[in-house]
Amino acid sequence: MNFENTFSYNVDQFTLISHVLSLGFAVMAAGLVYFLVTRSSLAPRYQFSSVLSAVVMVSAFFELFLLYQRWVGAFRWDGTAFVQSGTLFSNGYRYVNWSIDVPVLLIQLLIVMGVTGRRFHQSWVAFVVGGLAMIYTGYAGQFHEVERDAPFWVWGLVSTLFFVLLLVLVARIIFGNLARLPRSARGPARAVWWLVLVSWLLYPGAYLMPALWDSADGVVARQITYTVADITSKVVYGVLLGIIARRVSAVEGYAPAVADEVALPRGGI
Ligand code: RET
Repeated sequence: MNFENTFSYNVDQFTLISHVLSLGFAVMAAGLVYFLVTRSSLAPRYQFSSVLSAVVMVSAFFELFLLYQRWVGAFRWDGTAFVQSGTLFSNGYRYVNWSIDVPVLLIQLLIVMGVTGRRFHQSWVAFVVGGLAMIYTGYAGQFHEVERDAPFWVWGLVSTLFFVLLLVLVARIIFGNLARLPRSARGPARAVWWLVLVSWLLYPGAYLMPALWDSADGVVARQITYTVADITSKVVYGVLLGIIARRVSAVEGYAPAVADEVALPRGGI
């Protein structure tokens, strides 16, 4: 069970969480339109990265929409506070969503950084296996977040080992291929590294929230943390990869068709 189900909430706390969750799925819907519309401004070999961003947007939209509905259904107003209604709220939906999004986000990085052939295949396997291992061990641990007995810490630690492994791989992909990118794309590529580092660290922060701040305000902080992490690690990340791909496309001499020139201002977005 999640610690969200162990508290009652005042109007402000309950409403803030409802709003933050709705911001999450609204941003995913907006991102979906953005990635589909800007897809054709990229050279064909990078367009698949925009399609993958769109896949992430659709899966995150449904997950966050579901989570919002679980939240408003899990509590009822009793005249003084929002108390449990009998259905449980569960962050477990987030973890199963990551099973789709984490591998897809990392494969996008391989495409945009121009990794091909055997290296692509090896990194792809490492990302999928390492990503799923990180997520499912964390998933096992979060069932223990209220008691915070040994499995909460042990699974959390095992998950962290896979997390560190993934970060090392991401750093190698980015910094190992930096010199091959045109100069104009190197800044955004470095920014991707910092974005991944900071935004991904928010997820273990949210995992630890019951231990750090065991109160209704801690629940508010956790849902805000998750939403900031989701918007940055999925949407801002996708936009940044798009900028890199667009700059590489321009250097490779790719010019979008006339119709796209009308849809997109000169110089791209
Ligand atoms: C868990 C369990 C506790 C330890 C660690 C974790 C890491 C989670 C991460 C999730 C990233 C999710 C992303 C989703 C995007 O759609 C599983 C919370 C280290 C890094 C990027």
